Amino acid sequence: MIDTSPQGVFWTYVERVAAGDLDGATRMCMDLVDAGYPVGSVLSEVLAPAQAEVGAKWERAELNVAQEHAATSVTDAALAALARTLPEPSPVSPLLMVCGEGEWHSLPARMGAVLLQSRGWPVRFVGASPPLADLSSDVSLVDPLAVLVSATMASLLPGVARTTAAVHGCGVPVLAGGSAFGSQGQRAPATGADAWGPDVASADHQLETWRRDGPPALYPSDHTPPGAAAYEQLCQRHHVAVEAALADSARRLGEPDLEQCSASQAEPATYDKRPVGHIRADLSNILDFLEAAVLVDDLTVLTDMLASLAYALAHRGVPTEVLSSDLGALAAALDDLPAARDRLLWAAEQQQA
Ligand code: B12
Repeated sequence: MIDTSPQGVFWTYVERVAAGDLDGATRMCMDLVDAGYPVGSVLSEVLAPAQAEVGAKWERAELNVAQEHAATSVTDAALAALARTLPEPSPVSPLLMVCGEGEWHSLPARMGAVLLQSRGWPVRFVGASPPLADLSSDVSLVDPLAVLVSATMASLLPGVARTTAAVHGCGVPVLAGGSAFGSQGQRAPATGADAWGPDVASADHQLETWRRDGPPALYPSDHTPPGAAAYEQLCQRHHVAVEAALADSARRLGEPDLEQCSASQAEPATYDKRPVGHIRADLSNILDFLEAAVLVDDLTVLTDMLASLAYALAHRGVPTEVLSSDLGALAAALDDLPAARDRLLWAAEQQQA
């Protein structure tokens, strides 16, 4: 017998997506709508938290990447089925929903778009990271009331800043949303976004204000965030710093010959039971987050990431000293950029505390 309590419905849905059961999961959503649940509630109370649970299961190594991809595809399909039940939106200036440059988490953006549609807004969904020149053509063609820019990963906030500048170049305001901006939206102003919405209800309110009172005065399209110069310096060092840290980290952990390992990400050689390609990816990822933290001047961008990386590594049997060693090696590779190095060391201390 199916448990029909809200908790029961949620966990049954999670079971179905985790098993890749597209028909079962979609049917369940449609049954809820037929039973009178609004599309917005099914999305916010079942689909969105289920995706977070899928992510948590991956972090705990209970689902592998292939299973996570399959689960996400199931929810994408269920979301499309739900969206088809919505009435035609009223004819007001349309909105464009797009992910920031570099951002491939299109499902959160799509959820946000469907939630706004369920509130009567016509939303054209662009999706993941389009080339900015193409986005600009689209914005000029559609001339929307606003462009909604979604970002999930804080490391991609520099991409949001570039996306915002492109949209501003068309004279259109940007409303930012998604988990990358911090729980209070404290990282949004540095990206040049004109407003930030913690959720779709407040985005709805902001858009209504713009529709009624006219758009806000935009940041100029050449607006530069306060940390822009330090960010550029760090980006220029990215590749060299990662390779130097990889070699240093290997020496510290006793790997004799890194040369041949670094030739390919698929190389089986390891120095701490992680393939070298994974270590390189982790180092590069840490640096991406440090760069974003410098650009928006908010070190929680990096400390949040390190906490989640440490948790995921621990569930894969990688000892904590390995991450500390990687961070030490990266810091040493940034010796000639002392401000950035000290920020990294501070974040590393928070991680170990
Ligand atoms: C599915 C998934 C993917 C899929 C995305 C597929 C797709 N089509 O979206 C794929 C496989 C592509 C992917 C890739 C990666 N991912 Co991923 N992914 C996830 C996962 C499991 C779920 C994301 C999701 O759907 N969330 C659910 C929705 C509901 O999230 P939400 O933010 O709450 O969205 C709501 C609001 O924010 C709002 N909203 C969203 N946008 C907007 C915009 C506006 C304007 C408004 C108003 C509202 C709004 O509406 C939504 C509905 O309420 C998360 C785990 C998690 N906990 O989120 C990891 C996660 C986000 N990924 C992560 C990582 C590390 C990656 C990769 C780097 C992995 C890799 N090594 O390649 C890449 C990066 C790719 C890139 N450059 O973008 C990390 C990020 C860690 C961090 N510190 O930031 C996470 C948290 C997993 C983890 N625990 O480590 N991923």
